[in-house]
Amino acid sequence: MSYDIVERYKQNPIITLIDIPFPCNTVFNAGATMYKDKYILLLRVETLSGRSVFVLAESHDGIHFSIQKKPVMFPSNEEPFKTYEKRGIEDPRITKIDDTYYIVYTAYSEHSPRLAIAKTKDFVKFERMGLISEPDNKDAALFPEKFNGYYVRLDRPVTSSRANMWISYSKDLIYWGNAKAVMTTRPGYWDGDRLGAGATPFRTTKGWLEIYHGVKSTASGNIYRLGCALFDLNDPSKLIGRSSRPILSPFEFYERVGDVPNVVFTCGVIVNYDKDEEGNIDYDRGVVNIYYGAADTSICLGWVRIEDLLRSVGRED
Ligand code: BMA
Repeated sequence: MSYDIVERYKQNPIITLIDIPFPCNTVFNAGATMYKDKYILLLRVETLSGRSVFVLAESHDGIHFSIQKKPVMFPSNEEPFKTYEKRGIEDPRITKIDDTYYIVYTAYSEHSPRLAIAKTKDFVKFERMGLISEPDNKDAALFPEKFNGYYVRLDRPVTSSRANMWISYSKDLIYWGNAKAVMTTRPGYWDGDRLGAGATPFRTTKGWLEIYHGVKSTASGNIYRLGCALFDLNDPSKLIGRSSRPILSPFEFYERVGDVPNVVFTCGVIVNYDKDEEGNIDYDRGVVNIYYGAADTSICLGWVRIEDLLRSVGRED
């Protein structure tokens, strides 16, 4: 029994370490997109050394994935990335703009986490573009459209014990500025202690929907939950609403128990909008596949309807 509005796939988890064709510790927090009618997941796989790499998985139904034999991205051996990826590459989020898929990820090193960006057009060749923040920053999600000629991202800089969601702007995806805080923690709530962007935001006629994570600290550690926020369609720095309740909370055994207990964490959703008989997209109706890491140990799938997300951001209690 749980009050989540996200419906879990009954056979969760969909990907665990036994599905990875080389020795590893865990697989979790995957970026997600569609490419040539296939569901693509870019998996964060923690290898036996403890450092994470990215592995590609593909599927025709969004549930059963075939996983490539070798990682597509390792911590880099070339500067300037080498220094900042020494402890691994983590939490990839994929955004398609025109014919290019951008991957914003966390570069982790002794200098703390910072953001980096890579790109691919075919999911075969991946090219690093740059390190795009100072530390400590992670949880970046790039919008799939430009606004007044600027690329826009959500991110999560950490400053003296504050961990809130910010927005910033760039002409070239490398140099970013005009940063503003867009969403802050709500003391006492499920997202009272930390929060950060989750999946790539997606469009509705009411605004951009963003599935994010919120953290509540307890006597026995953090609880990571998922919630939903709505940002203005033309000015995504304006927060219109956010769910007062989480949409998904750790509840099942595989979410409660693992390397980091009590975690549901997403880096990627795939949206299947409803269409009318003429094939016109209804941006306010449809099903969202949420791919999420459970207890930093496996990958799970849940579904939620766009209508329910829009209702949840309007609710106050
Ligand atoms: C966050 C990130 C995620 C992880 C989560 C829970 O800070 O490091 O990769 O899933 O913590 O451990």
